[in-house]
Amino acid sequence: MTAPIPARTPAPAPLLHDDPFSDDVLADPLAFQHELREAGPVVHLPQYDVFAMGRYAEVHAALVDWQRFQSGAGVGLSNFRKEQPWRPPSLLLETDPPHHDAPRDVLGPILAPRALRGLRESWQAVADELVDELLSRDEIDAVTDLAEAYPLRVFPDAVGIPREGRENLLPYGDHLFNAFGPDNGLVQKGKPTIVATASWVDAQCRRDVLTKDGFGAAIWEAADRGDITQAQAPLIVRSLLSAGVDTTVHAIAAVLHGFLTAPDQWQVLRRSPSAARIAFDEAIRWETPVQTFFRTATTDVLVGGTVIPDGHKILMFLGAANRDPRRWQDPDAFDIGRDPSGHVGFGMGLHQCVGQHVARLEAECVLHALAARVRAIEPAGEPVRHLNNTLRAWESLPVRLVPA
Ligand code: OW7
Repeated sequence: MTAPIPARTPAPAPLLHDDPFSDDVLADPLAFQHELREAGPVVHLPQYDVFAMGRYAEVHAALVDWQRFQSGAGVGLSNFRKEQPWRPPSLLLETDPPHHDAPRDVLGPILAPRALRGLRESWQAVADELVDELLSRDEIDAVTDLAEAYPLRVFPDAVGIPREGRENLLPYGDHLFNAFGPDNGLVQKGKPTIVATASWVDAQCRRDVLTKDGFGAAIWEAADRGDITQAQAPLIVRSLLSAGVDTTVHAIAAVLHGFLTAPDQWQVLRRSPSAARIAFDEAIRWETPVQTFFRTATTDVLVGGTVIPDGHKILMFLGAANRDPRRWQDPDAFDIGRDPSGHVGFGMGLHQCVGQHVARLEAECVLHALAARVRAIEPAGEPVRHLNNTLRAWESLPVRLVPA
């Protein structure tokens, strides 16, 4: 007779006392990410009473498990079961099936590769013109002059909003991404202006404000067909203006920073400009512009021998997963020769970035314009980080573009 094997008693999660939202960690999160991965598959952050994951396997598994790791209680620290959200929740980001399905089914085809085909030629021309302008200057800031300037020249036009007030887009996004974190100094600094900025954004989502041929109008046409309601349409337009600007700005800055730190990779791209797509994905893996999102446990969930209790928030460290040595060889290298597919920088599962084809198209146009004209991208001053509770970002990247 053998005794039945007792079920292993869940052990408490290891504690991690560092604050992932402190200025020091935000400025350089790599040491924290290493600690997080080494501490275990899931840890507890007592300062916020949340759990956190930094290993690729568990982050990936949780992202595809929307039933047990919900988004509908918010993907920031704030738990919508207990706290009032600072703005009406996103119908895409902050919902679960079945509510998530209609908005996603409407937006997906509007931003799909086939729908974007007609934009490539003009977006490439804008990139070519911008890079030609920049080549006449001795030094430029790769953040403001390129990574910000390019998306702002193409994306708001594609959505179909008027020119007036576009300077609100970046501050709105910056505050929105800060607001997914704790109510720290970064959030406080945005509060005096956010009401005005957010009401401007909301006003751009109305049908009569939008051009007849943009992404925004296509969303309103879906409401005419009855695929979504008239009340849902403006909120889905708001998602474009929320998620479509800062993300692409910081992703383009990330790929430029990658080439700045690995000049040999720039020569690889110049020889094979078709590697631009892979280079962009590698930058999303390597820098992970959207570093973190939370999920909420819908039941007691057992992960790696510890229980995450129902209703608790879990900080999913996309940036740490994308540099997990258990998954990636030489993870800290920006290497456009590797296969970066499977990175979680665009998320994974049913919430995976619906705008990724727009982002890829923007980045490809910028990289193709540069690869055809620029022999070398050289540092021309100290790079300066921009701190944000969610985004890994640059404030300034002074560079010299050496003409080919
Ligand atoms: C939205 C990059 C993740 C986002 C981010 C911020 C806002 C929204 C979506 O996607 O409003 O849907």
